[in-house]
Amino acid sequence: MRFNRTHNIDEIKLDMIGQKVILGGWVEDLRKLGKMTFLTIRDVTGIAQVIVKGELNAQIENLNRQSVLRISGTIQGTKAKDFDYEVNAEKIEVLAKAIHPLPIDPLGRLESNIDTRLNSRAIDMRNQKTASIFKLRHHVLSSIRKTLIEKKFIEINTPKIIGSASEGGANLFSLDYFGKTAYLAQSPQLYKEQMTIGLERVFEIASFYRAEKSHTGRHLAEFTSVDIEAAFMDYTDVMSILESLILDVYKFTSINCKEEQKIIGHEIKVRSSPFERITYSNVFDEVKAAGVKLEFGDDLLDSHLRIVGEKHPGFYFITDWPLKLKPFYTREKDDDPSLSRSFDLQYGYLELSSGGTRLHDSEVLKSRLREQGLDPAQFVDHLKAFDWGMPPHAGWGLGLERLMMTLTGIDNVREVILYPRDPDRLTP
Ligand code: AMO
Repeated sequence: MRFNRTHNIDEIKLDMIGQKVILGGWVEDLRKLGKMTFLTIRDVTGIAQVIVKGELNAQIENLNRQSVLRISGTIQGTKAKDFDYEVNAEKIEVLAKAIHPLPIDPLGRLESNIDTRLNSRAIDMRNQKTASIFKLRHHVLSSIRKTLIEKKFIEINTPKIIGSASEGGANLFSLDYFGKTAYLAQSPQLYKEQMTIGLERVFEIASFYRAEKSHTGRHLAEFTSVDIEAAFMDYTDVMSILESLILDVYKFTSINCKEEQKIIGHEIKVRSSPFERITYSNVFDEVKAAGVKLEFGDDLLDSHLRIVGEKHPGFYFITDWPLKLKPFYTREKDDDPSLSRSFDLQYGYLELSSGGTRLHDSEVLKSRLREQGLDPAQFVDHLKAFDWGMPPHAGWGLGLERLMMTLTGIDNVREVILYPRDPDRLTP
């Protein structure tokens, strides 16, 4: 049996009337009218109407929707209002039969809740809205890579099974590694910093793991992080890179993902620059002014960020955070060492990214580890590299799923990752 096709559905044009084609795809609908069946078949590029006549009908007798067919036929004009042409079938091969009923209706006419859809993700992907989210995600990734490569960043892959924590001790998944305890990486932080020695500008796009028991619409136990690290840069430099990356993603997808936006039902609006930059101190004042009890140096909770997000609905940076709120590798400000050269990128209340300038002196780094209650002995391998010519450097990590939430206007992160992992979900 042969499986190949001559055309994708979107390759069929009106000037091909009279031409023979072989299509392959999934039965979306079957309507029998006397001795004729109107069949619609969908592949990843589009949908086509097929006319099945006479004895050929026996081939599709009792066939359920979502079965897989290979159809040979001739392109002809049509009276149907939803199609420009139709295919007059000459041969039909059933390549796979689908059951009835399916666990969910892939056409979305019968709505299913998100848990039922996630439990049947493969068939959920035949829903055009779901498929459009992941086609959009693909374009977002390709835009991100394009921007970073143009800015001379080199793509790397760091280990996900690691021997000690990268972001301090909390929120680590541990596992047995040939009789030793290993951990799943929370971020590529230490490795990406070390790679600035040899490669100067690096980026990674990969899954990372956080053992947080968070039941929110924005936390995952396994999320996708876009990370960069760059030698000879300060936090303001990497903020500019992040800003232009976001602007590029918005521009690229607004132009190249028209169909996806239509199906998702959310228009991607090109953003203007520069993004507003507000200091932690300004944000502190705004939250206090709203009547909230807060001490300078307190972390900003979700409830605080919701207040700030109301005033600043789009993208904005919160800069110069109190040093004690930021990870041990963060560099202090020269004029006020209680503050740090750091930032978060926000979209309203939602944190999309954090980053900063890093310490690059091993002695300072060791004392900072101690100040934060961490043991420098746990970081020997990392600290060694700081004596091998560590350049000043800065970087950030951006949550890809959270960026997808801003692009789709969907407020549940589980919609924008294939098989979400959260405290209640480990399968499928
Ligand atoms: P941070 O821990 O702030 O920083 O993570 C960076 C970004 O990753 C995303 N993110 C998450 N997304 C979904 N679910 C989660 N559980 C989750 N945790 C984080 C967020 C967040 O802003 N090493 C630093 C980055 C750096 O300084 O380079 C880090 O990991 O969008």
